[in-house]
Amino acid sequence: MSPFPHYLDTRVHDLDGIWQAAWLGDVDPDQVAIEAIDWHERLPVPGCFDALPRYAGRRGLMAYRTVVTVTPGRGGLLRFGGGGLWYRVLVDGQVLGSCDLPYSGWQVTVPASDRHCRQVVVLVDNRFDAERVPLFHPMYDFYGYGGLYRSVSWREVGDWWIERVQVRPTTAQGGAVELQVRFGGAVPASVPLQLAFDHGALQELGPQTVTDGSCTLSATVPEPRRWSPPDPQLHRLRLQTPAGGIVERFGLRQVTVDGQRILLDGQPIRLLGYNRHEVHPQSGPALPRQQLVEDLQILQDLGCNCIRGSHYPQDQTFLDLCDEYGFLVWEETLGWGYDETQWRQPRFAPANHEQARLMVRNSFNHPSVILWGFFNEGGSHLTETGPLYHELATVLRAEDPTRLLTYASNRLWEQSGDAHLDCIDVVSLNMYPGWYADPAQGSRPLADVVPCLRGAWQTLAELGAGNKPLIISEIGAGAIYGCRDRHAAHWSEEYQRDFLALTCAEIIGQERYAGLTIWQYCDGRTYDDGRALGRPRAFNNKGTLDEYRRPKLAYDAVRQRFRAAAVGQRPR
Ligand code: ADA
Repeated sequence: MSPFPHYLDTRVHDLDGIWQAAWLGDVDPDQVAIEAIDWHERLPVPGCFDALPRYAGRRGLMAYRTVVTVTPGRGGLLRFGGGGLWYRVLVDGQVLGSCDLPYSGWQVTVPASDRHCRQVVVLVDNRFDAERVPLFHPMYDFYGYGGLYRSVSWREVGDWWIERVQVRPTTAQGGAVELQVRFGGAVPASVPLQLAFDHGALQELGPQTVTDGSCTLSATVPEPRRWSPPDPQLHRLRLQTPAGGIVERFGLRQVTVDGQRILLDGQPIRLLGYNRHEVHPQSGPALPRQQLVEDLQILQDLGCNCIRGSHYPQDQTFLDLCDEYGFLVWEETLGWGYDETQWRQPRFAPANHEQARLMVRNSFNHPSVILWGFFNEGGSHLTETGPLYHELATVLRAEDPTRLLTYASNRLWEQSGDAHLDCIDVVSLNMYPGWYADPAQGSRPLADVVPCLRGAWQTLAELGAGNKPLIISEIGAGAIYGCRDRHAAHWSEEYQRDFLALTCAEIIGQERYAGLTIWQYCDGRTYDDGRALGRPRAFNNKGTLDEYRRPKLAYDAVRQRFRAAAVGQRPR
């Protein structure tokens, strides 16, 4: 089944499969003559061309082509679950749009035509270009792959259509919801609607006034069942219009904060889990479904109830699975350690706002998502970045007043302190005591971990954020799979095991922490330039599992402590 929403009375063509392709290399996408392309290559979609040995390490333009058979006279919505780093979409030779938002779910509207065979060409570019792709840079500590990472589909539409229905639970109990219906195309000023929940019959809602392409309704889910990690109950809603119907899946739960606690339906909940990159050596970020399920099963086995989707908008199939398994998810915009060279680009702020809006709109109905994150390790200690942080927080809150906001900061210890904690609900800190150190001071021992963690409590209080929930959003130590050492030296599995055992014990044992997401779930490919000297194998090796999901020694140490904390999931 494709991820939700599902559509009624309309044809949706799944474009996943093998596409024709052609490697064009280092050419300007504006100069490509599509008719002259020699389609010599075949590539999978979803897929990443540079995860294949033939294109490993290459940067340039790859052209993809397929043909879809559609109903003549109908327009289309051509939807990309996520791709990168940049791509341009042409249908029957006409440019319909270009996407500079890697990993974002994104779509273009295709005008109707008399043809039943429509040719889709996508020019995918994995070159770094600060102006053209302002959200991705070579400095990122994860590999920038080229490809169509996630599913592609073509939904046939008429003059107007339902885009999405956002379901907002409005209370901490029962089934009260607010429905926000968004339309696309030339929608009339008034639309008759019918509504059904779960297996119930359609109810007439009568004509509804549409303002700025949307309308809002209140409703009550009959026989409501609340969603929670140990009991992840889901509901469905069907909304029917003369232009067709839509089925959305959602969960009833409310997330709030009370002082230092995060509450789920009014009850304090602690988050224990991992940062997870969507990556595998054989497919890059285009993970097969088998891998999505394996990752979640492993995280369940570890006793986690929480996943931070570092560092980009998540795959909708993955979030559907998180809804079903009962994980709590932190979803965030793409970003990594931005500095002024990035934020001075004219497209930087608008691109961030756009990807934030898309992220919320795509993921709104997932009860698993409880936190929106942005600007991982940005310059949050600088007053000049204040407008960027506050504007993005405003965009996110306007799109979704029902979830919590956070950003992962590594700037608490700057002289000025972190300057923008007032725009978020939950403070999240990335820190690496016991791992990174000034070489002049010698390596930092495990004994640094607890004092450094506790030092943050005091600093937060001094910055006026002492009464906000605190998540340790990154902490970790590198270990190379199979490197065993009786000295428990850095890079050995023993050091990582001891490090994580200590860290978990501290965080689980102290009420001040609302959560922990360990850096990181599994090893992943990263930069292969000079900085790779600090990244043996050109991988970030702080995974509790290696890149093939083979557990290191730390696995059992974390598993034992997370399971004993029994934070939520149904025991398995
Ligand atoms: C940062 C960053 C991660 C990773 C980590 C590390 O905190 O957010 O993406 O690079 O450091 O391994 O050093």
